[in-house]
Amino acid sequence: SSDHLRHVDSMARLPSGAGKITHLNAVVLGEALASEENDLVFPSPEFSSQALVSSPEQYVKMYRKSIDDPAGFWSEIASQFYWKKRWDTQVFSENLDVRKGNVKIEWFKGGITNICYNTLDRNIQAGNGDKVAIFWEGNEPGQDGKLTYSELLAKVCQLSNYLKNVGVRKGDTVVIYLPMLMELPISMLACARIGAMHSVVFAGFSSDSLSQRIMDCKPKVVITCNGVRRGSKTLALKEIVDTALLECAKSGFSVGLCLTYENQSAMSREVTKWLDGRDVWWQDFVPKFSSKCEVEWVDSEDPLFLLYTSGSTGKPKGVLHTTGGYMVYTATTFKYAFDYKPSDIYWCTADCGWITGHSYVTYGPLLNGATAIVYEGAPNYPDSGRCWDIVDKYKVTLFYTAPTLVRSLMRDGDEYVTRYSRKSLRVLGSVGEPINPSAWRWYFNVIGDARCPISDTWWQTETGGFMITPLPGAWPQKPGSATFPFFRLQAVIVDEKGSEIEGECSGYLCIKNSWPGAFRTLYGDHERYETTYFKPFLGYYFSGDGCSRDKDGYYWLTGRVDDVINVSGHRIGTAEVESALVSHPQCAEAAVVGFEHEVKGQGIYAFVTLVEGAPYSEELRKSLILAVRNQIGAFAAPDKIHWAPGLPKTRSGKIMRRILRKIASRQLDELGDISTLADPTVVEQLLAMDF
Ligand code: 6R9
Repeated sequence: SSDHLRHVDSMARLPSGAGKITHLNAVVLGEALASEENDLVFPSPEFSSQALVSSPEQYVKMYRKSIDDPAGFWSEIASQFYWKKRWDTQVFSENLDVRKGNVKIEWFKGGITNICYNTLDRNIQAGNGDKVAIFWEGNEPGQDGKLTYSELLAKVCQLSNYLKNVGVRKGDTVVIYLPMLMELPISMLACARIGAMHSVVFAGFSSDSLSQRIMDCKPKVVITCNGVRRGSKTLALKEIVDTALLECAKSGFSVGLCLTYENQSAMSREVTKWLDGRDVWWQDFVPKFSSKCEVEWVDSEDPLFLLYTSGSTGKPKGVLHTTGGYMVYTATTFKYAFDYKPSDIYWCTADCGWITGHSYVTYGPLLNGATAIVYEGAPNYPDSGRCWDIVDKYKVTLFYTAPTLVRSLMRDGDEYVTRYSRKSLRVLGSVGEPINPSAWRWYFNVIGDARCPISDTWWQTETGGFMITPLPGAWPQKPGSATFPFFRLQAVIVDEKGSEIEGECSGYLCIKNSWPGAFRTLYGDHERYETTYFKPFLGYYFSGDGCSRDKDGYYWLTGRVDDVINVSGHRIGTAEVESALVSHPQCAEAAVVGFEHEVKGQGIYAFVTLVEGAPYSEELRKSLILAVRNQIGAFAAPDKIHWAPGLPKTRSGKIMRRILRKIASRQLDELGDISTLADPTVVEQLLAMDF
């Protein structure tokens, strides 16, 4: 299978092994270097020598084994977990080729296990009962808490018992709409313990988005809290849930129980709106239940959770992950990409409402018995130094965040960083979007004092865990490249026709085989699963991302190639924003594209045509933006509204987004051929508008 090992061969051409690696200092890393591609940043010999994978050669050996004998490679790793019953003889089975029948992926099928048991009970039995599992840091400095593994288990069990008591059974769904309180991971783990499927909805989503998700997955219970403080604002979270539940009831689906945590530091119960019979205070009932709860043993392929993500149509996709493979994959990727040591203190700034918070706040770290930080607040509150204040307070060694935060802190100036020590930091991580080389360098030089390797992890809600990622001690990094594929993955680049391209090239990023953490379906819509991911390039999983590979075999992700925009690391479908805009009574038509944004990576640029006679006014602009905030959430609010008397369309009526993208990015002399437009004067009219 020599083609599988193509990129491994290029590893052999890397300049040196760990033993010989020299550490380039910050001066060498300056902007002066002409080509990003040739700009290698080496891990220090001290770092490499203690790393789990300490040289390209060691990676190549492990990678080779994972390709030649994937079943052996992964079953050896999976054996370190607790299985009530081991999986059937076949470690995995897969069909990624729609021409051969339905797409199907199974790992460790027949194995009986429980991910909550492996996260908590197993680590406690291994002697980690008194180790801190979660440090919680509140929005206000000085407000904090912590739970050891034993304490966390007790809390999880009480909630599991409560949920069982109110009738939640294996296979039922629970929707969780909570901010970053410890109760969020507790709720996820409690569901997992009793075999219920959790569906966490990011607490920044609006009531419309929440009700849409509730209608799709029909939960028995919704878990929320009354209010939350974020920065200097207080949000009445439960009122959003109330509106959503009312909306659902109108459409014929009633949720019988809304378990509400009283978040006293934000809001008291006296001022919380309440519906007797449906609403229950967490604190009044959950603590009364036993802190011991038998595990519900499940099959490796039983569902663990649903997480909705944006696609290129208006309807969000319910990405479904199952138990065994996800467990093994998140734990293993966490361990290697962060070079995890039991003494590490780990902080991932992501919210559990996104996949990063599922795999790398909750499951990955806790499966490894790690100590993780859960931070409630905003990263720049009360000022831009808060992250480093937290890093020093807890002696954080592994810090994982998104490029958008790096860029915004970079803009605020180095003083906020250098006033803190940060000397505990060992590895930095990046996720959510490509990290531009200048942000990479600032992260490396200023935050990490040119000492900490950066793990730029490329992956997706669908992939469950890291796919292309540095192993920080193993090989030199290139600022802006996610480097090489993780074990077992055959990451290939294909052309328009779906043929694999070799060597130095660019094209569409696909994966050739299944991996344990892969999603198994889109909830209730296997056909859409196949159409979106497996039909564009037959025989492959299509990521939706563009990618190039350089002469040394390094992978460079170049962003989405579909109608999805990546705003501050959040995936937003252009169709979702368009549908929110056209729901406004005075909007006739809307077309949304992304444009380069200094801090957010991409911003949202909306071209809007109004109904006949409506005034193009500032007031209307505001109310259009409000429509999007209300229907999706504040994070999806358009940055720009460009009034469009008409939209550029082909004769068959298709909007030519290519032209709109050029206008949005002010590349006005690159509009290209507009003669195929049904009405070429539309472009002139657009440019004549005040924008
Ligand atoms: C984990 C997560 C997935 C999309 C993905 C890609 C972009 C994520 C990246 C990255 C370049 C990285 N993306 N990490 N692009 N380098 N390190 O973000 O999941 O919300 O599903 O988004 O994000 O475009 O396709 P998700």
